[in-house]
Amino acid sequence: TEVAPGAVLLPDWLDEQRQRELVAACREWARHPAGMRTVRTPGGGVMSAKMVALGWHWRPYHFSKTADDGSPVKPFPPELDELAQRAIADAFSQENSLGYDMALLNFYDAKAHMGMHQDKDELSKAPVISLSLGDTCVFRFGNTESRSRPYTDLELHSGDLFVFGGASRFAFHGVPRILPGTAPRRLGLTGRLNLTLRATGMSS
Ligand code: MD5
Ligand code: FE
Repeated sequence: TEVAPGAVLLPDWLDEQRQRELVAACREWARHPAGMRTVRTPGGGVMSAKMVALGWHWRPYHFSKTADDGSPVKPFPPELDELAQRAIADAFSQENSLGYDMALLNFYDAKAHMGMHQDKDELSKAPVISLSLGDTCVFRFGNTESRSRPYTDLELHSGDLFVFGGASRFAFHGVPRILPGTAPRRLGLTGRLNLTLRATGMSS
């Protein structure tokens, strides 16, 4: 389903088995060193969603190869590039030549949210690939001009794929709330994980 130009939502893209495998992998990626962390924003605030980066360590306005605890960032798993290429092929029915080299994994507990923002830290305009696991969230998909209306609220469920390319790559977006207890029971996950795959456009 094309939600807006370049924004394609493919519900239930990951079957239950693939969701379970991805959750298990996320648990490994979240382990310290270079694991899940609390992110401080440039304004001095603290984000309620916890994050871990693979391939490149993300901070607002900055990518590096060293995590906050001083240890090297975990490598970007090559199979996530394959996953990204499949996602783009399924969403846009066309191939993509660019390699993906960075993943950002966000964890939301029942009370976490993410304010409206644009993703502008990557140098490349390649689509951002978003995979949702666990609890359903309300996702707010906005416009490219400002963080206010018009925007569309939609639910993202465990297993859903959302690809943001073209005119939607730089739209404002956020996660106003999590719907607690909505994760598939057999996933064994409390809260929501979102895995985004990105092409930084930086040479590693
Ligand atoms: C999430 N994460 O559900 C979202 C999924 C983030 C973030 O927003 O920055 O970690 S990514 C949604 C996204 C990415 C790029 C562009 C657009 C949406 N968009 O134009 O709407 O945790
Ligand atoms: Fe974002």
